[in-house]
This record gives sequence, structure tokens and C-alpha cells, in this order.
Amino acid sequence: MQIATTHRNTDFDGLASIIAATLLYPGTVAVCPKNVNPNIHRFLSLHKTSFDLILASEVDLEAVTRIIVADTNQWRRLDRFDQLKDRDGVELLLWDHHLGIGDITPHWQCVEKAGATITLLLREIQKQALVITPLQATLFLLGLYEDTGQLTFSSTTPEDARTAAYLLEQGADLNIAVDFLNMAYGEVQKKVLFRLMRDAEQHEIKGKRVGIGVVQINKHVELAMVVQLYAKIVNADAVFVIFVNEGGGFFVIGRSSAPEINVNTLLQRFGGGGHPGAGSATINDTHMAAGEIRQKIIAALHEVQRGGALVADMMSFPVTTVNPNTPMIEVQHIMEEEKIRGVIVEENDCLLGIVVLWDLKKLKLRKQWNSPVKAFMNRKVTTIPPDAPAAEAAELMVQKNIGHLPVVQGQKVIGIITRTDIINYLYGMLPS
Ligand SMILES: [Mn+2]
Repeated sequence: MQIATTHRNTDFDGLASIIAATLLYPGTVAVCPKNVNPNIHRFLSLHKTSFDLILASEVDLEAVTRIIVADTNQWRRLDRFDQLKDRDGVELLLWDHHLGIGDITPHWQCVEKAGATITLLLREIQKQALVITPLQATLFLLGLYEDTGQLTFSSTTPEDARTAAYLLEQGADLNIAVDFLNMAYGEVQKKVLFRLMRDAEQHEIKGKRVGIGVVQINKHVELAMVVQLYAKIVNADAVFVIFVNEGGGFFVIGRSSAPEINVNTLLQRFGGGGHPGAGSATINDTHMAAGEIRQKIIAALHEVQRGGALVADMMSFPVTTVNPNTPMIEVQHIMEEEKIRGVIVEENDCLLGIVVLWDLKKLKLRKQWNSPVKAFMNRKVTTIPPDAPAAEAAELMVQKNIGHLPVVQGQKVIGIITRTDIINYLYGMLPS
């Protein structure tokens, strides 16, 4: 068994690096420490099934023949694998950008000064011309940005910046990345936030609180996070901020946590776009006034917004169901055969419970495998109706940290939403 792992309190650079290692070393399993940073936790609650990750406790230490350590050079920072220190027959590879003293003495290493470890791995990935997906590119960019403060820390190298360019070319999604970064606030951002707090109008539109602001700027800086913070502070369901460039032209940033307000469709009217929850538009029309743009946004908010995806558009079906007396061993076979992680338990077309892959790991005794699923299923199932907005499903799954959301009409389960469906929705990959 070959594994790639990183330090406890895992950050995005660590997570990105072990996923990159699985691309560079085929057959390698990415092992994530149990303790991860809070923003990684949030990221994984949505993305964990998009990446093949296992926990350190799931690894049979005896079976490990090669371990690739990334983003740390100290045994004590690893989850469990410090037990492999000094063990014969285990090949040790190290990728790191920390030049400090560590106690990991590898058989091979790539340790260099760089803003982030992921930069080093991506050098090799580009050299081998390996293909990466937009999803992987987004995670790698998160690692790079977090460790370099969006390329502003003095540790940032030219190669880090070139790597960021490469990741954007591979489809890294900034709208998503910005959501997961804890970013520093500079002077300009603080000023913008202050002006928004002082001047922005609050509108009540169709029962939703919408903040609309106009702010003059004379310097191009990262503003999306300020808009986001403003929305949080004033507790708005949606915010739109029109930035007026000193040299002419406008930049509009929108954020929405209300499923009814689709930022993407709204900003498309201005030639922009994004996602239902986040987007932007650049308006170069110098004959337009900021007040005019504001009026257009307000008018659009008063219109009925159609075209937002519904749960019914994104759900998967048919749903695999079993009856409550099905033995657990059979449930496991069904999951393996259909390559699914959750099975619905139904009786007479009525939802009784759900059993997920994780529940199978709780079975310790052989005889338990012959017990009926009703003994192990979760009876408290969170469900959603098919006509609910897709964004509501995404929000619910993050909030409850669940991977399966049965879609229920009356008593009957007519579909299911998994993390994959949510990812397809968030990244605009829903089949039209
Ligand atoms: Mn790092």
C-alpha cells in the first residue's frame, strides 16, 4: 500500500498536496488526518466524495510500503504514521517548502523554498503534462492562495505566481475559492467596508433583506470578501455593491444566501455572471451612472426570478431502496455493486430510514452482518421536496453535514441528492 499524507490541523496546502501526490504516484491513497482546520472541514463537508480520501485510522500500518509526506518534515505532526518511523521496508518520500529542521529523513525529497508545497508538486504535474480537473485546480489554488496570502506574502516566488496562472487556465473557480479562504483585510478593504456600513441602503424586497451599495475606488484590490463580510455583518439575504472605478466604468459584486435571489441570472443582464450565490459583472459603459445600475438591480429584484434550478432538476433517480428486513451484508453488496454510499430503507412506499457507507464501518461482529438493516439505519432522515430551490438543498447538506438528501413527495421518495449532485450544481455542470 502506498499512501500520501500531511500534517495534523491540515490546511489547504497540505490537502492539495496529498491529492496532487495521488496524481503523480498512481495507486497512492490520500490519507487525511482526523484533525483539520475549520475551513478545510467546511470544504470537505461538501467535497469529500469528490476526492478519494481516507482517514489515518483506516490504514493497516503493516501493509504500508511507501509513504509520501507533504507540507511537513516532522514525524510528530503526522496523524498515527509516526509509528512508521525507522521501520524497514517503508520507502519515504518528502515534498515540502519548509526549510527548517525536521526529523523526517526521506529516501527521496523535493524540499525547496516556495510559497506553498503545492507549487512544487504542480511543477512536476506540468512537466509530465498530466490532466487536472477544474475541481482539483480549485483545491490546488486554495492551497497556493492560503499559504501565500493570495500571492502577497514575501515568501511568494515567481513560480508560485506562474502556478496560479496555470491553475486558472485549468479552470480553477475563484468564486468558490474565495468562499473558503480566511483572507487578510488590507487598508483599502477596511475603508470599503466602513463606507458600506455607513452608506449602503437596505431594501426589503419580497420579504428578503437586500443591501445595495455604491463605492468609489481608485485602486484595484480584492473586494469580493469585503462584500461577503458586509453581507454577514448586516445580516442581509443578498448584497450588491457597485464599485465605481476612478478611471471610469463599474465593477459589480453580488452575493446571495437566499435561494430566491439568483446572482448569476441577475448579473447576466449586465454581461456578468457567476453562480446562484456569488457573481460579478464588469460594466465599461461610461455613459451609465451608478444610480442607473442601482435602479436596474432593484427592478430586477422585484421581478419574479425564473430559471433557478430546483431540487427536481438536480436530483438523481431512480433511488436504490431496500426493505427494513434486508440483512446488512446484502446492503453492503448493493452499495458495492451500484457504487453508491447510501441506501434508502422503505416499506410500502414509505420512507423509514437511511443507511450510509459510514454505518457499515460500525459493524464489528460477524453476526451483525446478518442483522436486518432496520437495526442500524438512521431513522431521523432530513428530506427535501422536489420543488425547493437547488440552493436550499446545498445549504441544508452543508449545515447538517450529510451526504444524502432524499427528495420526498407525500411519503414517497422520488429521488436523492448526493454531494456529487451539489458539486455539479455549484460548478454549473448540471445537464440542461
Ligand atoms: Mn504549506
